[in-house]
Amino acid sequence: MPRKRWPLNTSKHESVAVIGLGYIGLPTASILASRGLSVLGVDVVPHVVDTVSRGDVHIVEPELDAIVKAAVTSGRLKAVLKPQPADVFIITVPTPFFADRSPDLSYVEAAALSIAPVLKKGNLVILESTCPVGSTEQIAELIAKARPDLKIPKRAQEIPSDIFMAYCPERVLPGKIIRELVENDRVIGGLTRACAERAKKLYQVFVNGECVLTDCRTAELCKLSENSFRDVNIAFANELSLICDRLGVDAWELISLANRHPRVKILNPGPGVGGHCIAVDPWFIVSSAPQEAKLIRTAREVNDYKPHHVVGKVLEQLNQLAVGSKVACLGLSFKADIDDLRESPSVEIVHELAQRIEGRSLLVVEPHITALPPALEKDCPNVKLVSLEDAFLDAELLVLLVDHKVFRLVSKETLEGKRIIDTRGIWSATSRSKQV
Ligand code: SAJ
Repeated sequence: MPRKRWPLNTSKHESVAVIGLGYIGLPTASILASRGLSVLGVDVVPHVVDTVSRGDVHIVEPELDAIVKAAVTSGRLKAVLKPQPADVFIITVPTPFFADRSPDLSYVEAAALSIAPVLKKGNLVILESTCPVGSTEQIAELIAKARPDLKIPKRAQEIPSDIFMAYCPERVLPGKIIRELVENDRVIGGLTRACAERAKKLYQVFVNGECVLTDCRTAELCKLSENSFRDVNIAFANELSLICDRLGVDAWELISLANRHPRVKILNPGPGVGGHCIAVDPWFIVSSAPQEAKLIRTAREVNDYKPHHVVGKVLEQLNQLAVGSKVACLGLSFKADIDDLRESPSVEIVHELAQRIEGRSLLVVEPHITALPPALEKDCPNVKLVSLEDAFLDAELLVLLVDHKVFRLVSKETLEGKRIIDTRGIWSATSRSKQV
């Protein structure tokens, strides 16, 4: 039975402005609205604001459409282009990195500056975007400069301030966002203890997990450490798969055997690591502590190398096939059963492969999209988005890049006679024995 805690001193009538209606902001805004709060969803992209205003969603995430529809219909969620006064502001905008892999905080800074004019005494400002250590303090300084009339809190200085500020990283898994938003524990790092306690009251409105308080620097590094931990562990699996290719061993059989040891739990190798989180966040640690973060950097490099290794395997196979024979890549998203192509190793593989197959056409199957992403559309005229059926009809070589459910359901008979490069190890052992 999930615990339900309505905190005594957080009013259900409090108003919240969520800045950035993406994969985290929109679910957070609609869940807050579903708990009775009055929520303003703010986004600079007119298409996003129009879509949400109609009660629709612009991203694919299980259960999200129903929650957004209900929130908008009830009148508790409104989408707008610019912030308006509210009691609480939650910043959920992206933090990409520059070409040198140092973090780009420009969206977070722009969000902070956009709320500064409407801030008033007693407001709570929460930063949820993944950020390098020290960002919450930097954002507080930025707001302090924009609003010299307000007393902004300073880290670890427990003196009264006019607003409260905290860092509370999102840690939900794409594909399970709605469930994890409610069930996961939250780490809440205040600029001061009073800030953390104020933020906790807000999260307790919808979080059934525990809300654990700390300071903002620890919370910032905690988020980066979680994703780096996963990246390092996936890199171990990916490195093993490279070693297996070199030594002629089936990586998935090896891993399933090793995992029978009670203290071994090796993750799954794949075509590389994608998404806007695990493929990005470890670099924020590397850029803050380059001398110390050796393992974290190496893991990133191992995972970033994997797509090129896959391309090499495909080219090797293609060289053995008759001229004119076709190859189909199955899956473009960064992981199974979602439409998110951000930092996707599959897109990188298709892009590189298309450039290197000289005049041959490359078939791509991605059931979650209706058009190729701009990078492929622009640079790769030989790439064609086709149905799974057409790919099976036309291609001699199948390159399985994403373990979508629809690909898992493919029968052994359908695979008969095809050459297969299965980067996810999802097809049966019998098919795998034919794998190259
Ligand atoms: N992957 C593998 N092998 C595995 C597991 C994953 O190759 O065994 C690949 C996936 O195919 C994908 C990438 O890693 O390309 C990342 O996928 P993921 O499912 O591990 O994680 P994300 O990026 O969808 O979400 C992560 C989560 N972080 C952790 O599990 C520590 C999530 O909880 C975070 O909230 C999210 O990053 C985020 O927003 O930071």
